[in-house]
Amino acid sequence: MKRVITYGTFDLLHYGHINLLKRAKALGEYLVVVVSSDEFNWKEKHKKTYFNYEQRKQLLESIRYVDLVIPEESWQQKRTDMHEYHIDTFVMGDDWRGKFDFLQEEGVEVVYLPRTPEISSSQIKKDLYDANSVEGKSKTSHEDINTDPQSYM
Ligand code: C2G
Repeated sequence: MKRVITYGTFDLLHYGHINLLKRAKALGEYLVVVVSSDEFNWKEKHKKTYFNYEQRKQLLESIRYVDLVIPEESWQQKRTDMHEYHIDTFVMGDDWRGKFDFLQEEGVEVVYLPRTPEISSSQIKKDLYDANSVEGKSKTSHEDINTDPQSYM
């Protein structure tokens, strides 16, 4: 059974992440997703996530392509992860191209897949901020919505 691994923050899970996970899983039969802990995100990537680690883990575990979710707590853990989880293929989006080629020394195939254009967690945050700064409120209650089909006959 071919075992694949990938790493990431996966905040505000979106179709770019799903495209990556789907293609990563297609490279084998078992996919391990290593999700950045809240501490690692802040300390090493200066990212403050909207969803915390447990929430991001729960979302990823619900995806059909994902078989196991574990925490990413350091840059150093990749080498040992390859052996601990008997990995055949390491996959990342091509925004990381070249950054993890050293894992070939651990006998692992390193694959960089094209990122899905236009979408990112930071773009989502920006768009939502801009949208909220526009006049008008979105519907928050269903009180004033008429759902009786008879009334539309
Ligand atoms: N990704 C993608 N297309 C997008 C956005 C993200 O293919 N539109 C991919 C990224 O290339 C990465 C994965 O989805 O392979 C997760 O992306 P992030 O959550 O942004 O993770 P990142 O901050 O890149 O952290 O040790 C590696 C790091 O933890 C990776």
